[in-house]
Amino acid sequence: MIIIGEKINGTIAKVGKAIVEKDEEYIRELAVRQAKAGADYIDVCAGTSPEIEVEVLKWLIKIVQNAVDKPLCIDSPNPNSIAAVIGETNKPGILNSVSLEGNKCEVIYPLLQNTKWQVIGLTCDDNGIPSNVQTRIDIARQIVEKADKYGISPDRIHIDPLVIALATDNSSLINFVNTMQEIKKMHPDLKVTSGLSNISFGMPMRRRVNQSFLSIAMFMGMDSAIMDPCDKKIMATYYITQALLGKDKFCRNLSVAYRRGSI
Ligand code: THG
Repeated sequence: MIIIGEKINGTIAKVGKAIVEKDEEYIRELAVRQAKAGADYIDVCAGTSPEIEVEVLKWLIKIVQNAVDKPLCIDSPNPNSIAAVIGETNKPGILNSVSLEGNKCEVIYPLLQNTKWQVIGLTCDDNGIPSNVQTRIDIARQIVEKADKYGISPDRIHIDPLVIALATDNSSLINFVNTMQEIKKMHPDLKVTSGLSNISFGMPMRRRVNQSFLSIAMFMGMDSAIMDPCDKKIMATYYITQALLGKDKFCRNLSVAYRRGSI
């Protein structure tokens, strides 16, 4: 499973402060720590006001690329910001994200043409996040159909079914699992991704809830997750689940991670 490290995000109070104070060392360390902990991609999200977002993203991208070799996951609600910074990168990564909102696909998809960039597609549209499985699947299908017009194949698309809090919708996990299975029926090469923390909003023992969610989601075929690779407990869940699923020969990765003290 692909791990997208989520820690360089200006909506996190300390990161927001580092951005304001232009604290390069703090950002660099977050990049290095996540790469060492096993992140395959480093998410960069400015989380600032729109006027300075492009400038902040460029600053973050430069620091991360100087610190680690990992590809980036460029995270912005504004497709024009993503378009404005993609040229700053030194290798293809993931664009986070498109959806059927506004002109997102029309701005982002041309950037992927004739490249190895991948994209996350959120299952929402101008009506917001659908509450039922069928609308999510319909949106995913349209995201994939639009991509095809630009020559972007399903194996480059991670669908994020936008898990909602279990505390507000008792069927949230079940809906996620059903959506994931329908998406894979639609096209076996499509990837399914998710953040881990949305499921547990408003619940006690949030971290433990996130761990159980990860385990079940991996069992049901989730391909990538936006998560904190520096959280030893969530990483222990990740390694243990990979081993339980027969994806870690002789439990070697689990043993190495344990001996290194990274779980
Ligand atoms: N899907 C996609 N992209 C995403 C998300 C998603 N990008 C943003 C987000 N969700 C994933 N990134 C984070 C980054 C940090 C935290 C959670 C998700 C985090 N939050 C602390 C918490 O919830 O307790 C608060 C930190 C603070 O404010 O100090 O650490 O779902 N495609």
